[in-house]
Amino acid sequence: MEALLGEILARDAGVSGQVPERLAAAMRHGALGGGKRLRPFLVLESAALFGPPPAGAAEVAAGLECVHCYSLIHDDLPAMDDDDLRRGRPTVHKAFDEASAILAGDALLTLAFGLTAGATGLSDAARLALVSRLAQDAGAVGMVGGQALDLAAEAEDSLTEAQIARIQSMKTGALIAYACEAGAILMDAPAADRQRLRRYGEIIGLAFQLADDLLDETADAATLGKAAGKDRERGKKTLPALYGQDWTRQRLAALVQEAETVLAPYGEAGALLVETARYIAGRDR
Ligand code: GRG
Repeated sequence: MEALLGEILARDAGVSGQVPERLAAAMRHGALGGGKRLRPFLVLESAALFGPPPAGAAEVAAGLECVHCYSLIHDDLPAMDDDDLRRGRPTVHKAFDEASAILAGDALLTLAFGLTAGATGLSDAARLALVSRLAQDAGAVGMVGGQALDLAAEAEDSLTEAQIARIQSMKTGALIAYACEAGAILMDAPAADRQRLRRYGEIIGLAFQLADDLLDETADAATLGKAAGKDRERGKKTLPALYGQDWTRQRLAALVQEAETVLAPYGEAGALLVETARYIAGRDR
């Protein structure tokens, strides 16, 4: 994925000579050099449940990673989370400047839709469904809406579990659910498989966020490659803050079980995705 993203950015944000050099460099800084690449992995592994994925599956996966990278660049800005460190390196607005960071994020988001719409070897129906699904999951009813709710919640004294769950399912969960559903969509899998993969994505999205919140409390900045302990410092409402670390670990174990049940119809073919749920729930960075 790293190599493909590098090629795409060289092609679409560099060697063509049409992209302003500073913008191209800011895009590369935000998209390359680190990251677990979890979302593209989920796209490709979900697709592989239904047979060998076409070449364009990697472009769909790279498009999703561009959306994710844009969201991190914008989230790190002073107007949002105001972070200096991301993936162990200065954030884009620190390495460049705020305007460059905003524009690099905008350009990566736009590039994502171009990559998805132009993915080779997919049916027209699949490309259309992917673009439409991505627009929902990345937009105001998905990730951007979740970020807006999260920012608004900073002014609240307390939130209920349902309110926290809603914010997280939109802000973090929607893109992870898209990753898994996209695998089924690009393979033209039946609607029942699309729904099953989406459900799996929702479960691991929840686990991902819980693990992230737990890590914020338990890990250090050197391990995370970003600041730690920020949630508690800012009085951020998370489920580990509400219910404690033991409850969170039990909930994570239950979510892994649930993921296993949802994937049971795929038998051995689903083993790697079950393993991924376990990794997400137990991750240490
Ligand atoms: C600015 C529109 C907009 C949205 C921002 C994704 C997001 C919404 C904010 C990131 C804040 C955050 C720390 C959320 C917790 C979960 C999360 C998305 C962590 C980062 O994802 P990883 O761990 O990152 O997959 P890497 O670096 O591995 O790609």
